[in-house]
Amino acid sequence: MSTTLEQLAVCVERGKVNEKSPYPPDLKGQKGADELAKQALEEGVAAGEVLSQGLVIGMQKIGVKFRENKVFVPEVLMAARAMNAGMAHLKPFFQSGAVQRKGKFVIGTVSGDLHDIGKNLVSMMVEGGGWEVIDLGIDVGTEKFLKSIEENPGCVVGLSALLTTTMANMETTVREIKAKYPNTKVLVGGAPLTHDFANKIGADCYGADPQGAVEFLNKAA
Ligand code: B1M
Repeated sequence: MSTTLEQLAVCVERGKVNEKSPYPPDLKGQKGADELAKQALEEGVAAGEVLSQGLVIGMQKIGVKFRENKVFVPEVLMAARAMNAGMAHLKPFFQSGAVQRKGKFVIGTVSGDLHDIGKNLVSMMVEGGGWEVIDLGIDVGTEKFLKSIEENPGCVVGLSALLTTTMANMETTVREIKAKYPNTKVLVGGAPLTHDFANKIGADCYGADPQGAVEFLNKAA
C-alpha cells in the first residue's frame, strides 16, 4: 500500500488534478493531487515534506520523461496543473514562512522576442522543483532584469531566446547583469542556443530543457 505522498507524486507525474478530472483515463474516479495534498496535511505530514516528497518528486519524474521524449508538452502542462492544485494547499505555509522555497528564480524572454511557450514550461518545472518563480514575461529589456535582481537579492536569473536575431540582445543583457551583479548566476536557454554560445556570452549555464534548468538551480541553491 503506497503512502499518501507516494500517491501524490504519481498524481503530479500523471497529471491527475482532482477526483473529478477525467484525465488520465486509467485514474478516473480516483483522488488527485488536490485531495491528496490536503489529505497528507490532515494526516500530519509537514507542509515542507508535502512539497519535497510529493509535488517535487512528481515534477522531477515528468521532467526526466520529457527530456527523454517519453512524454510531450501536453503531459507536462497537465503535470503542472496537478502540481498547482496540490500547491494551493501549501500557500498558507509559504505565507507564514513555515515552508521555505529553495530560492528565487527570475525568468524572462529577452528583448525583441515574443516566444514564451518554452519559457513557461521552464517556469512551471522550476516552480515544481521548489523554487519561487518571478516571471517577467516576454520582450524583457535589460533594465527590467536589473531591477528585478535588485528587488530579489540572491536570485538566479534565466533568459530565454527563440530567435537568432534576439540572441544578440541576450548577450547584451547577460553582459550588463554580470557587470552590475557579478555574483548573480545566469542560466540561458532556447532552441537556437548552444553550450558554446552560452559560454561565449558569459552565462553560467546553458539549459537545453526544463529539467536541465532545475538541475542547475539545485546545484546553485
Ligand atoms: Co516563431 N519562430 N516567430 N512564433 N516560432 C520560430 C522560433 C522559428 C524557428 C520558425 C521557423 O522559421 N522555422 C523562427 C526563428 C528563426 C530564426 O530565428 N532563425 C521563428 C520566426 C522567424 C518568428 C517570427 C519572426 C515570424 C514573423 O513574424 N515573420 C515571429 C517573431 C516574433 C517575435 O518574437 N518578435 C514569430 C512569432 C511566433 C508566434 C507569435 C506566432 C509563436 C509564438 C507564440 C508563443 O510563444 N506564445 C511562434 C511559434 C509558436 C514558433 C515555433 C513554431 C514554436 C516555438 C515553440 O514554442 N516551441 C518555432 C518553430 C519551431 O520550433 N518549430 C518558431 C516549443 C517550445 C516548448 O520549445 O521554445 O524551444 P522551445 O523551448 C524548449 C527549449 O528550447 C528549452 O526548454 C523548452 C522545453 O524543452 N528552453 C529553455 C527554452 N527557453 C529556455 C530557458 C532556459 C532553459 C531552457 O533557461 C532560462
